[in-house]
This record gives sequence, C-alpha cells and structure tokens, in this order.
Amino acid sequence: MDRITRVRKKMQQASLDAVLFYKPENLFYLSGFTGTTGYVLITPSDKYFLTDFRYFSQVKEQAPEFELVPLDYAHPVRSRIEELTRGILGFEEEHMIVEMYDELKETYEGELQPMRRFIEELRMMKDEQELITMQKAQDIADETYMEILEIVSAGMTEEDLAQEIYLRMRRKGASRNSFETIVASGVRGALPHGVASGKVMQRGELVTIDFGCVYEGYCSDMTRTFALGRADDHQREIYNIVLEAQLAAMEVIKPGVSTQVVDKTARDIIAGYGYAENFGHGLGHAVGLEIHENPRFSPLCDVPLKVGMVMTNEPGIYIDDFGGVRIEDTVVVTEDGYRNLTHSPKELIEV
Ligand SMILES: [Mn+2]
Repeated sequence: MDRITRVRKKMQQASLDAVLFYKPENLFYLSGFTGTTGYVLITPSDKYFLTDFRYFSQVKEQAPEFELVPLDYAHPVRSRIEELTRGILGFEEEHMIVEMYDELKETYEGELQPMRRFIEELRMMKDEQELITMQKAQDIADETYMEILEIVSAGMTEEDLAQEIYLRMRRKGASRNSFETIVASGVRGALPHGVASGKVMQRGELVTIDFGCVYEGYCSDMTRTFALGRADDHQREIYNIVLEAQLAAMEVIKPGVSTQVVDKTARDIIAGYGYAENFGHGLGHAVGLEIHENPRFSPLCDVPLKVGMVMTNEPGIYIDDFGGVRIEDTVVVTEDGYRNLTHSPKELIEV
C-alpha cells in the first residue's frame, strides 16, 4: 500500500474529510519534497501541494503527482484551504503554531480536528528503500569512525576531531551532521551530551564520540568510546559493564517485546554492578528522518517492537571527575530479531 493510500485509510478510520500536513519531514515522507516550507492537503480524491513562488519548480520536480496550489499575499493558506475542502479537517497538533490555528479557526467553515502523530506512526516502520538509505547513512558514519581512529592523537582538541568527522562524512556523500557531534574526553565524558569543546585531548583519557550524518534525508547515529593510550583497570571495568549491558539488551530485541523490557535488560546489568545512578538516560530511541523519533527504549515507554522499527541501543555510565563510557549501535527489528546497521568494532580500542 502506498503512503497516500495509507493516509486515506487512516483518514477514513478517523472520519476526517481532509488532512493538512506541514512538518517538513512529513512533507518529505508523503511527497519527496525536500524544501522547508509548504503544505500537503489530502482529501479522499485529491492531493495538493500548497507552497509559494520560491518552491514552484521544486514541487513540480520532486512531487509531480501532487497538484500544485500557489500561495501568495492574496491567497494565503487559509483561503486556499477554504477553496479546496470542507467538512472535518485534521491537522498536526504537535506542529501547528497557535497563530496559524487561530487564523484557521476564524476562517474555516468546517470543523478542525487535531491529530497526534498521524504520519509519525506510519514512519515508525521503515520500508525496504528506507532501510537501504539508512544503511548507507550508517556506513558513512562507520567508515568515518575507522578513519578517525587512524588520525586521532593526544594534543588534538575535541573540536579538531569533530571537524574531521564532519568533513569526512560530507566527502562520503552526507548532506550534514544528523546532530551536533559529541566529543567528550577525560572528565568531560561524564557529560552525556558533551558537544565538542576546545579541550585538548590527552593520553590516558577515554574519549566518547557520538555522531551521525544525514544521507538522502535519513539520519545515522552511533557512539564509540576509545582510549588514548593504555586504559587503566577502572576505565576497562566501566567499559566492559557498558558493553555487557549493550550486548544483553541486543539479544532481547525482537518483534512483540516491549521497549521497556529492552531498556530494563541493560539497566539491570548496570545496576547489578552498582552503577544505577550513573545511567540517567533512556537506553535508546527510534531514528529515521529525524534523529530522535518514537518509540523510545525507556522506563517510560511501553510499546511492542515491530518489524521495520529502527532503534538505537546506547547504554552508558557517567561518573563525575572520572569520565564516561557509552556504546551505541543502530539496529532494525526483523522477523526473527534484529539486524545491526552499525558495523564498527566494539571492543575497547586503544590508540
Ligand atoms: Mn542516539
């Protein structure tokens, strides 16, 4: 079933006469449009792409099967909607700003119906083509990691390393970073989201790098922790606990298993070694057109895994004045378990 057909089926189930989308990732998902500004309006019989002068030729090229509806000062989106549809109009409640809602409410003759995660629910299960693209995005990150291990050295700053990562991913075809690269060395490793700073990396430190790229719209995400020089016993001990937790969580991933159970599997292992307080974030998240999607591997999220979901598995231990370790892979849920998109080695590497 194509995406528009699935949207219409959901519309019917929700008794909607039309649905309006504007979140850029959802426009891309429905139409292939890669620009940032526009609206997709779907009715049982028609599909429209509403946008302004800047994007006319882009819509004709990327979304030729949509009817282009021009927006301009005389024809703002609210008046176009009025012309194109009537009845119950669904809109993306998480993404519509209050100003636009107020305007629509004032002018729209029919009823406005908020919808939650309408497209995001469809996006949770990736199809074959999406998985091919996501594998490529991950391959770019993996290749970059292997190169980084060759060039990293004590004396470089975290920012130097982040720039090397960025340039290498771009040269391999990525359009941008999927989020701001984290390079957290030494004591900064205790910051789960320690974006690269001007700190000089030194021998004897653990370095955690968490990065990914966007390739043809899709994000990759991976984390590795390595040692500059020889790791000491404490560093090695922490590393091995995180690795044990990550591998154990991996083994429970399969269709039907609750996301909560996967989180708990890793969390129990870390807690068993006495580090419960040092793992203060969820085990992972779905990833796709956005870097953080639903569902989550978290104590707060109870969703049964389904074939085609793409999830990260990223336990960590963070200790003030010591540093931290995190290991993150991205996997796709398959009929009989999971397939790991991340291929970089996971044993503790000393460079
Ligand atoms: Mn992640």
